[in-house]
Amino acid sequence: MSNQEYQALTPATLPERLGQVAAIRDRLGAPDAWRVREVGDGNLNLVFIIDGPDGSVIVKQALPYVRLVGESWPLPLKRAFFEYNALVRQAARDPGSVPEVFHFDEAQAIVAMEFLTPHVILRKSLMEGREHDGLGAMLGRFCARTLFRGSDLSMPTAERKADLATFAGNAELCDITENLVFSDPYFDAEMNRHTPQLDPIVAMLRNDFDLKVTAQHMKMTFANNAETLLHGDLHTGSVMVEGAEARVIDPEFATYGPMGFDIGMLIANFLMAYYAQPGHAERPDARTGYQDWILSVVAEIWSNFTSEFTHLWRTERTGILYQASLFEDQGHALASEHARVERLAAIWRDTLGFCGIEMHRRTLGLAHIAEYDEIADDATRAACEARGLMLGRALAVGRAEFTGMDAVLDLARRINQEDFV
Ligand code: SR1
Ligand code: MG
Repeated sequence: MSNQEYQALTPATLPERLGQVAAIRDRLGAPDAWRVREVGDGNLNLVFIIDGPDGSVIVKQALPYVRLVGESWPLPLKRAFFEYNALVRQAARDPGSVPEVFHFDEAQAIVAMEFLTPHVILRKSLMEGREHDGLGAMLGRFCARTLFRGSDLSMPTAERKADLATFAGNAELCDITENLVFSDPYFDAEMNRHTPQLDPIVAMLRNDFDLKVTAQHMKMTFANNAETLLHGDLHTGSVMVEGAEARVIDPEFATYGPMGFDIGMLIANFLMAYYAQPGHAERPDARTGYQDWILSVVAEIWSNFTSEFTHLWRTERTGILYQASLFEDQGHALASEHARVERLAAIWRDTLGFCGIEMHRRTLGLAHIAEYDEIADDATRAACEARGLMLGRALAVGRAEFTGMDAVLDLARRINQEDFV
């Protein structure tokens, strides 16, 4: 199959095209008994569930264009290569955190992997008001392990530099992030959309010089600070959950970038889910307890990120940065701790900057979030979105002023009590 020219799969052609791939067939049983459904509802790809007599498998295939927009926006198939390679690295750096990959076909842009069932996309679960024990801890550790172990704090530097060169090829997906996240929300870009009641706030944000400059500072950090291998699109639609089990999926935007990008994007999506709750509440105030839980997850993500990062700093600092030979081996462990605290402070500032910008682009740009979009009433949706926009502005522009997560969550709660539209 890999020697054939690329062809998009369909439920009808899939058994014939993948039926002879041992890694898939062995898990499913005879192809003539496979039942295939296309279930992709993301922005970019085809996703199939294959149910066979012996089990189920997910098959993801890149399309040569952006699914959300259509063939007018071509997008290279090589993103499947980056997704596959990121999954392999994440599995090694944080075992059990991502689905197991069974088969990769570069020419057909196919990744076949473990079907997680009865898991659902976290975003859906957050709209339904479900709590998941240990979620913040898992996600905070995932960030610490993948970001630390993919950096020059840990990796042999020649290996990291070669990997950096490999992932530099994911330029088209970086280009999507660079434009859709950091630039388009701040002017009247063609593909933007927003809830009409937000017009006055949108005008205010687009005329806010501090915010525009901040967005470009964050874009520069994203584009130029190749600190580690990022997931690159770590939002609540890239996490699957079932009870206390969580897995991270979809790293096709993987690239080398600043640690705060993944953490900031992740936290932003929880904060928007927090503001969206009144739009999904069964009755007024029915979701206030749930909103508290969402904020507790945000706190856990950051606290578990810092504690795991600290653990790795003390036990796995094997790269070229802050070498033990310069610090601990000289009796200067205290200086190493000082350096660690300064590094975490820099990651914290980046995290808040990226968090604020992500909150803007999911409300003003092309790619929105279901938590907001599925609020049918325009006025309710606008009220929820406006709070997110205001918090986003405060976090991004004021990123150097926040002393810790308590201050961020206090502000989130205060803004939740206000009306901006
Ligand atoms: C055109 S792609 C739009 C968005 O979908 C992906 O999930 C990324 O977040 C991207 O920015
Ligand atoms: Mg995705």
